[in-house]
Amino acid sequence: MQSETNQFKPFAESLKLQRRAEEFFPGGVNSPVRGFRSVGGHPPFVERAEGAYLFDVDGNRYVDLFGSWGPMILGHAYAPVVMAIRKAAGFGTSFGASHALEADLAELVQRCFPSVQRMRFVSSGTEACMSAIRLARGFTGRNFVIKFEGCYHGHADSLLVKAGSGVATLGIPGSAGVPAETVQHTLALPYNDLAAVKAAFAAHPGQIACILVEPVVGNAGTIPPAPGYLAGLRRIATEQGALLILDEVMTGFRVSLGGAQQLYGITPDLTTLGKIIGGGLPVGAFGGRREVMEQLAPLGPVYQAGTLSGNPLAMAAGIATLTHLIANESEVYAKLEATTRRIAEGVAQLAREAGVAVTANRVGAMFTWFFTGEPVTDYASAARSDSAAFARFHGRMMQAGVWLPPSQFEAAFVSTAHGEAEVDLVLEAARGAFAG
Ligand code: HOZ
Repeated sequence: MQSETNQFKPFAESLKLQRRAEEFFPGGVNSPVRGFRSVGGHPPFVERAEGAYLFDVDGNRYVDLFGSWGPMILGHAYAPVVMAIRKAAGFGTSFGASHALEADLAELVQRCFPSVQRMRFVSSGTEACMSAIRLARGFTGRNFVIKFEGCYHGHADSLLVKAGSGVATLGIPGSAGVPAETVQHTLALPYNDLAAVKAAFAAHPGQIACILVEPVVGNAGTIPPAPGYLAGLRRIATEQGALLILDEVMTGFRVSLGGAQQLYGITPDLTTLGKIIGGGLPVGAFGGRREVMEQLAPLGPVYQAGTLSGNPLAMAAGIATLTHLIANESEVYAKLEATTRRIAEGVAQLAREAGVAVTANRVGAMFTWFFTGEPVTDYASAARSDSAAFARFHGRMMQAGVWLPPSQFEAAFVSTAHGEAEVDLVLEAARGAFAG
């Protein structure tokens, strides 16, 4: 543990706070994956976060390798972001009305994502994906949606089919409370399998509105697209008159400034974004081709709305974040690439030396150590990982001061605040974890 004394301090305050939280929240949490159920042990309660580190209420310090699930690409409490939020708050925290910062952020998003000709801000990735498929259905007049096993697009009813993230972590196929009728038009196919997509279109001719995909899967752990896979999806969607929606909530501004669509050279019809564009505040967005987006109310018949959409604090934090990424693009992404490679490959090498089967999947600054000796190319192969071995590793890393996402089926993230010192801490922790 990287506390001041380098000694792990047992959870006393965290446990007290957990018990108190359980008096108010189911499982003591406001989002299931925070409960550490699949890795065992208790979640530390965070006191503060700074740069590459999280500090818990018991006096422990952790190298943060989940970055609030992605948005903290510049590290925690990054001064320009904090200052922008403070300044914006002085002018009011919510208007429920239009203001100039919305277009300022939109301009930055569009500069990096030219396929996003028109966009709408929302408050979460869930809202972005839910709204994007409604729009795709409204635009095409079709009902079916193709998604992929292990991909997670938020917790909207129709998308909770064979989903990743917490759904995969808890080992459930979907969610109770979702009527069968609600998911009857959701087709969940294996990722990286173009033949399955072609077969789905053949089985439902003229009925599929869209293909919705995480271009690099993050929510089953990190799974890169096979060469030609995304181009194949693009081609099939165009041939079939369906829309291609890239869910870049995780990959946007992370795997490159222009996300996976820039990295792999794919132009989607619609894109969903989140996390990073709010600099850690609650923001999502969906956007794309102008004629599709103009089907949205008030111009068109597809309804979508939100009081907090375009919230001024969130816009300000997003502007500060994207401004930094754009101004320092080559330096930022070179550093993220180098740091993440050293961490991901360094730990995989230590695993090999210790005789532990680990497959490291990485794209830019997102990665996963799957506890399997096999390649991981889809949800089925991810699910063959030894989750118990991952859980043991997770617990040992936590005790050694490295906070990994608490699930085999989540991506880890690195920020620009991570440097040589943090790489060394992670490698040292992993060496100990594999030896234990
Ligand atoms: N959607 C996040 C990434 N899989 C997980 C965060 C959460 O569910 O709380």
